[in-house]
Amino acid sequence: MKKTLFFLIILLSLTLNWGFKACQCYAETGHQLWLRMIEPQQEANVMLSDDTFLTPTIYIAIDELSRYWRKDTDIVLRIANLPIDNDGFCISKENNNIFIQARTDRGLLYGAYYLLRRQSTGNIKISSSKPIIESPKFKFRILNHWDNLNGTIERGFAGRSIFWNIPLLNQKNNTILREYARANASVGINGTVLNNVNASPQILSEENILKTAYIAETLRPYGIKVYLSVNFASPKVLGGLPTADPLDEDVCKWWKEKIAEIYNAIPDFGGFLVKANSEGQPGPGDYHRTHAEGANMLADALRPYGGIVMWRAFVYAPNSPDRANQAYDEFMPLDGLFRDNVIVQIKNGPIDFQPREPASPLFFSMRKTNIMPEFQITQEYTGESIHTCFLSTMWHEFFDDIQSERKILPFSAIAGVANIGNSENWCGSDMAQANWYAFGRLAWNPELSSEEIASEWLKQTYTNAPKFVEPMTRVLCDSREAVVNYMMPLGIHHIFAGNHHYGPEPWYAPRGVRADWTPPYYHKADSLGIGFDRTATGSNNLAQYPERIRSRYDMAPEYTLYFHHVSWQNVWNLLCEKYDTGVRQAEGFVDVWRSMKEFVDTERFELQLAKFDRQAKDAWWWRDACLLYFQTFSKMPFPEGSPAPRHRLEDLQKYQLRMDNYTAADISKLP
Ligand code: GCW
Repeated sequence: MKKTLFFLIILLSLTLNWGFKACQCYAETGHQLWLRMIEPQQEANVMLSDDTFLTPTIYIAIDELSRYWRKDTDIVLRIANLPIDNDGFCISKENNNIFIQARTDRGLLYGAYYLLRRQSTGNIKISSSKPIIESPKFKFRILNHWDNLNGTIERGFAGRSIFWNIPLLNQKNNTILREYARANASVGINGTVLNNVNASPQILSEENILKTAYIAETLRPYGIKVYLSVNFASPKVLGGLPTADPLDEDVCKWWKEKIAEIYNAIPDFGGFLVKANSEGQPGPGDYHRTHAEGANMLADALRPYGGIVMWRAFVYAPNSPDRANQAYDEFMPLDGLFRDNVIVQIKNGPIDFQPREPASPLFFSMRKTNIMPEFQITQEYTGESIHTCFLSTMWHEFFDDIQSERKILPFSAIAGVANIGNSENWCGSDMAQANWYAFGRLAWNPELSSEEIASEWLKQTYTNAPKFVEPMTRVLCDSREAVVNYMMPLGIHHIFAGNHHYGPEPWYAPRGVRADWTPPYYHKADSLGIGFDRTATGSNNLAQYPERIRSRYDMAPEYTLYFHHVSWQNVWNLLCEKYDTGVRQAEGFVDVWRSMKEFVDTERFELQLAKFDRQAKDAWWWRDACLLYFQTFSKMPFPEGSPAPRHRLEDLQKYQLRMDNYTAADISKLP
C-alpha cells in the first residue's frame, strides 16, 4: 500500500507536468474523436499492485482511468504471467475492486481503454463470476501513412501530414502526436508506417532518421512502433553507389549500415514497407532479380534487430490484357521463397481499393509465405472525405470470403492506409473517423460485427441515445452498399474520372493514355453488352481461384460484370434499378440525418448535413453519367419507374465532378 501511495504521488506530479489535458481543450470540432470522455467530479482510485513497477505505458493507463473512470470501484493494475497473448488482458472483479491484469504494460493500457469504452457505451457492469479475457487476433495492427516529406499526403483528404515538414519539437505538434498515439492505442493499433510507399530516398537521411526517432519516442509509451517505407534505389540515390542490385555486396553493406544507424537511434524500430517495381518505383526487377531476392536482402539485414519487411504485391504492367491477373502471376511462383521475417502485403482486391472487388486470389493460394491484407481507410475511391462510406462491411466481406475457403484468417498482420491529416477533425469529416475506428477494432477482433462497431463508435462520438444510435447504425451499415449502387453496381469497377478518383467518367479514354488507366478497359461496354469476361473465354482470371471460391464468384450477382460480359437484354434493367436504389439510399441518409438534429451539436450537425447533401447530389451525377453513357451502347429505354435524369450527358462530359467542398450556392450553379 505504501508503494501505491508513492506511485500516486509520482503520478500526481507527472500529471501536473504532462502538458496536455486530453479531451478538455476543444469545442465540438470532431477533434476529440471517439474519446469524448468527461472528467467526473472525483478522480477514481487506481492502484498499482505491489509486485508491478510503473512504466510510462502504465502511467498512461493509470492517468486515463483515474481521470475518466466514473464508478466508485477501485481499480488495481497488475502485470502477471497469464496464459494469454502479450497484448491481451484479463479483467476481473473481486469485492469492490476491478483487477486489470496483463503480461505486459501494453496489455494493461488496452485493458484500461477497454473499461473506458464499456463506460462510454453504457455497458459498465463487470461480472464477479466471469473474468473478461481479450487478446488481439493479429499481432501487427498497422497504419500506413502515404505522407510525403514535403507535408502533402497522397490520397489524403484531411489536410497535411502530422509527421513531416513541420517543426517537430514544437509543443503543439507534440500534442498532436500524443493525441494520435492515444487514439490508436484506444483501439489497439500498435504500429505505424510514417511515410508514403512512393518513398523518397531522403527518408533515410540522417536528419529524417532523427525525426523518426523523435516520433518513435512520443508514440512508444502508447505501445506503437514506427516503420518506414523505403525506396529500393536508396543505395544509389542517397548512398551514391553505382547500383541498387540486391545481390551486390556493397549494396548489402550499405543497407546493413543504414539499418544499424536506424536501430542506434530507435532500438525498437519495426522495419520497412516496400513498394517495388510498381507504378514506376525502382525494385529488384531493375536488375533482373525477383521480389523474393529483393525482400530477403532487406530481411537479412533487419533480422539481427528483430525487424520485419512488408513487401507489397501491388504490381501491374502496362499492356497486360488483364490487370487482375498480374500480382498472382508474379508472386505465386515465389511462394515459399521469402524469409520468415518478410510479410507479403496484398491489397484486399486484385485491382485497387474499388467500392467492391473480389478478394485477391493470392490470399487463397500463397500458403508458404507470410501474407497480410492491406485495406484502404482513406476513401480514395469511395467518396473521399465527402461521402459517408462505412468500410467495416467491406472488410467483413473480405474476411468472410477468405474464411470460407481457408477456415481461419491466415495472417498475423494487417495494414490500413490511413485517412488522417492535420485537419481539425483528423479525417476531413466526422463520419470518416468511423473507418479509422473500425480498422482498429477489426484488427483487434475481426469477429465484431459492423453493427457493433458502428454503434460503439456512434455512442462515443455523439450520444448514447437509442433514437440516434439505432437509425445512424443503419445508415452506416448501409452506406457502403449505397456507394456501390450509385457508383459501380454489379461488379463494375474503376470507371473514375481521368485525373481523380472521385467522380465518374466511364467514357474517359484519350489517345496516348495507358489503356489500363482508362475506364473502357474495365467496363468493356459495347453494342452487345457490358462487363469484363474473366472466364475461360476471356482472361481466365477465375482460374486463379480455388474451386469453391471460383464457383461462388462465378455465380455471385454482385460480381456479375466483374467476371462476365453480359448482354444488354439481360442486364440493362437491373443496372438501372441498382443505380436508382443507390440514389434513393443516399437521399435517405440526408433525411435520417436531418431528423437527428436534436442529438448533435450544431457545428457537427451542420457540417455533416452539407456532406450528406453533397453525397446525394453526387449520387445523381454518378447515376446519370453512367446510365446515360451506357445507354449509348444499350440503346434501351429506362425501365418503368426509373426517374428521368437530372443532367444531360453532354453537360456531364463537359464538366468534371468537383472534389472540393463547394458551397450550396455553387451547387445551384451546377448543370
Ligand atoms: O491506389 C493507387 C493510388 C496511388 C497509390 C497506389 C499504391 C501510393 O492511386 O496513389 O500510390 O495505388 O497503392 O501504391
